[in-house]
Amino acid sequence: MPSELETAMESLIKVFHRYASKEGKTGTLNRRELRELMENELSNFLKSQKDPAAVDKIMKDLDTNGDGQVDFEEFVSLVVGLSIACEQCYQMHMKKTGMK
Ligand SMILES: [Ca+2]
Repeated sequence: MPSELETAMESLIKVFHRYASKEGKTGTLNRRELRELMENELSNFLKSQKDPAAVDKIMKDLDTNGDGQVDFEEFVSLVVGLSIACEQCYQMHMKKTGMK
């Protein structure tokens, strides 16, 4: 049976491909697929990113090879960035609750 971390990695891959395969090139996310993924799968972490300009900005930041598509490697950098931000919140939260 896969471990907790292995399951998390598998989920990352599955979610990416579920949205990437919706239209156009099946192995990458276009702008619309990225927006859908962010709206459905990152709605709690990206509450402030509802406006289309934010999606454009994120897309531009992620698309490091500039082909107008977000591949898995580029997508993972979004997840890593968000995870680092979340981990910092988690640490702050732990400190706060620890002090009580
Ligand atoms: Ca790209």
